[in-house]
Amino acid sequence: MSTITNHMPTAELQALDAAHHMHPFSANGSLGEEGARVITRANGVYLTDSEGEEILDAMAGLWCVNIGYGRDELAEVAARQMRELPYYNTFFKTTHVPAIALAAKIAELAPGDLNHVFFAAGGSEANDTNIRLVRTYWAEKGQPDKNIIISRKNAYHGSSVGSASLGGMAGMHAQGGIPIPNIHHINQPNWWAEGGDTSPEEFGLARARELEEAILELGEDRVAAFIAEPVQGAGGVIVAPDTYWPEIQRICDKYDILLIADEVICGFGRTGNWFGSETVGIKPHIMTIAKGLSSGYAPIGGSIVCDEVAEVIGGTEFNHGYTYSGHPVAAAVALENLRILEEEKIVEHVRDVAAPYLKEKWEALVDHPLVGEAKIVGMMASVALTPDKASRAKFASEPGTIGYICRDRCFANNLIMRHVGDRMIISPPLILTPAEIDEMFVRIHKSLDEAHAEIIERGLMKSAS
Ligand code: PXG
Repeated sequence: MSTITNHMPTAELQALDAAHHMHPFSANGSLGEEGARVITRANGVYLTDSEGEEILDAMAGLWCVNIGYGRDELAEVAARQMRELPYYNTFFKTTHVPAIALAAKIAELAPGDLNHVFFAAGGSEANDTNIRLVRTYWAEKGQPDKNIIISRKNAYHGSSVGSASLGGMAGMHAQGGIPIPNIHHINQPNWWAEGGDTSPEEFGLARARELEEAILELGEDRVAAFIAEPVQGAGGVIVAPDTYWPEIQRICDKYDILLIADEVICGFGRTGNWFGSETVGIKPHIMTIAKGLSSGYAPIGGSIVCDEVAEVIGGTEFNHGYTYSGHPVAAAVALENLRILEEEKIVEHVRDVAAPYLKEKWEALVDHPLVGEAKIVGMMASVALTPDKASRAKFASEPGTIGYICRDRCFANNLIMRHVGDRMIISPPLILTPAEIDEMFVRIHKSLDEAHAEIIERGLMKSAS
């Protein structure tokens, strides 16, 4: 076969892709007929596709390219590390400098006594590690039956068998024989969709108390841990009411339940602090990290573990690990990414410049006729689309139909803004400047207006009864 390059015609690349490449979360048959968009390069907050279009990436890849595309420093560090030590494992009483340095740096950045890191190649693996960590922890403490993990519906914790079981995505649970045993799901704090006549504050408390009810029902001596994203990402950027997290913390403390914060999206600056747990005011025993740890430049994730859990686990041989745990090239790249985040004060840029400016503009989207609520924390945001704001009505069409129309308008206007059902979401690179935010809003308004017109024209601006 001749060499496949960026310069081949799009149709040829698409045909080869359709013939051989199975895409995640896609119906590959129809995708193959339609042809996937081919991305060829990227710089800053812009992608370029094989047709030469410049696309503003308001999703930072998949919520991960926090420092933006095209940073040569990371390429140089990777090349240097590949020449010096491309691979060695961290099993069998060995270690290497990139893993040592990265673990120490993460321990320095993480709050409280979260001082120990178990590395993985991404968030799914790290959450699988967490399942085994918390169950082993309680077993070592003489409570092997304290092994149920409580999670939330509509949560996303990954795609491996364990992490997808933790997740609460109904569509995922419908395939492949999951969840695994002893995972229990409670409702999510999504006031817009599920709050009924209660106030957001009452609803937040009620949803948090579902954790307490579940613990009492299952038995305090059976529940090992509660896992949650500080802000639910893939579920549609669902921001809990203010009353929710303090109550969750109280319940975990009262019943001696380990709290796992899945920081895969929220970590490393996305919410305006280093970790989303700091933004929502919780003190987890374990954090899951990935994505922004390397800004997506290399596949790496892990579990940050507190002193007490690490000490108990350290008392036994933990029979768990991945070939690529602490991979030297990925670790070196992540370390360089953290250096850039710190030295260029990117978390401060989010907190003081980008997020306040984005918030002002984002919240004003509620004035658009399609938009019901606009939620934002740092640099992750969502709007709920509705045919009737006052009653928080859902559309009569199949859920996701309206979001899909809107998403397609965004893509046609060279803006990557995603839909989750009938919510639209963004999670742009953290380095976004006010001028780029202005440009993004030109495209957002155009796309929303066009979507609105299309929805009216197709007779879809109707509430579900
Ligand atoms: N936890 C959270 C909170 C995530 O968002 C994972 C774990 C799994 O990480 P890995 O690295 O194994 O993918 C994620 C990943 C989407 C989408 O459509 C979101 C993710 C992955 C794929 C798609 O929003 N998040």
